[in-house]
Amino acid sequence: MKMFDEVDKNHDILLSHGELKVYLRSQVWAQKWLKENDFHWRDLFSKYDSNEDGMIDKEEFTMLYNDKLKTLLSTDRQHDDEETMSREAREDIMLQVPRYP
Ligand SMILES: [Ca+2]
Ligand SMILES: [Ca+2]
Repeated sequence: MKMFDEVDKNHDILLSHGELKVYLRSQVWAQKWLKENDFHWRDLFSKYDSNEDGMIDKEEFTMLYNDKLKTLLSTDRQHDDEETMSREAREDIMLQVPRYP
C-alpha cells in the first residue's frame, strides 16, 4: 500500500508511534481528527495494534485505514470538490450578469 510505505520512513515494514505521528501530523486531512478532544495516540495504538507488539504492521494499518483514514480522506476530497464547484458556479453567475453599456 502506497500510504503505508510513506509512513514507514525506515522501511522495516512496521510503523512505530513516532512514524505514525510524524506522518499524520504532516497531513492536512488528518488535522481535524488529531485535534478532536477525545483523540489520543495511546487509544489509537491500543485499538489498532491488535497483537500488542507496540508497532502497527501492514494488516493493522489496513484496519486503521479502512476504519478511519479512508473516511477522512474522502471527506477532505469532497470538500475540495465543493469548493471547486462553487467557484465555477460563481463564475457562471458572473457571466450571466447582464452588462449595461
Ligand atoms: Ca518503520
Ligand atoms: Ca502490532
